[in-house]
Amino acid sequence: MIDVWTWPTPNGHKVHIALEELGLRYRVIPVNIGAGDQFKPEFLAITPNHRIPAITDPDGPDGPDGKAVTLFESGAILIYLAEKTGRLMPSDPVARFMCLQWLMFQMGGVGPMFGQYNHFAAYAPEKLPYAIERYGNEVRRLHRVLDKRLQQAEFLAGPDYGIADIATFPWVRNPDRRDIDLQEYPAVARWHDAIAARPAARRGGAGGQPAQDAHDRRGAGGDVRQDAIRGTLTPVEPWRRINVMTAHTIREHCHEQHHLHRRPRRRRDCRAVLLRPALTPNSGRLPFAGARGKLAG
Ligand SMILES: N[C@@H](CCC(=O)N[C@@H](CS)C(=O)NCC(=O)O)C(=O)O
Repeated sequence: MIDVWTWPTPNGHKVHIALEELGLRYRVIPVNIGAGDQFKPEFLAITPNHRIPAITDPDGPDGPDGKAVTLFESGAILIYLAEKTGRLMPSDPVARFMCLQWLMFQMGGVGPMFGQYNHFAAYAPEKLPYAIERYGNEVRRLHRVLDKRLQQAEFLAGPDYGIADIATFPWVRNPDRRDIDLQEYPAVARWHDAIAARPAARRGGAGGQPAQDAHDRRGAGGDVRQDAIRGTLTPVEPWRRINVMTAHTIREHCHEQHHLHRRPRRRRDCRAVLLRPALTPNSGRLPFAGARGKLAG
């Protein structure tokens, strides 16, 4: 089973969507980047870059009992998952490089430029017209490039949907956040709608909202929608609820267990709580209503 160190952001969603498309077993280890979890030693042991997403695959690329792999950088993770499964990336050499080309275009262009626009237009305490205009121009230029490409081909790499599309989609959706009207880019709009309609993209991206998914079974689907700004967790698909909790909540829980049941605080307990599904019938509403009996037993 693949461990995914992640948080509901576009770069995190790329990996969630790919895993859902591929039907791979995975489980989420939430790294609350708003609370500074990305600087914690346990995460820095996975990546020196203190950025989500990262994965650890105990089986490695060759399947069960292979050599374990730990990876950061969403583009590298997508290539890894595609090569591990032989899906979502063409095998023909030329088509494969087309796919890698558009993946790199996302990694080096769309992601960083859209990210800078978001920062200066939405989050910077001081609104700097120069920066907003510079990155706004870049956002529009990149949409024009995508539109031109998608007038020529169904998907970015060619006729087939793949990791280049998965990398780009989470950055293109919610266009109003970048003051973009997708109708001005009709080929991008057509492509966007086709991907948004895919069940795996909906599960991995939780229907267009910032999302955090916890999975301990194949194709489990997004179960919790997080409003990252308000920091609240609300269940969106009750029939798919699984435990999702922040590292902070886990710490609180272990602390509580210690006091309630005079149990020693063991790291293993905390991990088990994080990774095992359905310990609480009310997961998504934290902390832990209904979970105590089972955990104490
Ligand atoms: N190039 C990296 C970028 C990763 C990245 O910037 N992740 C952001 C969330 S989308 C992050 O972890 N930010 C934490 C921080 O800024 O401290 C990738 O694609 O994986």
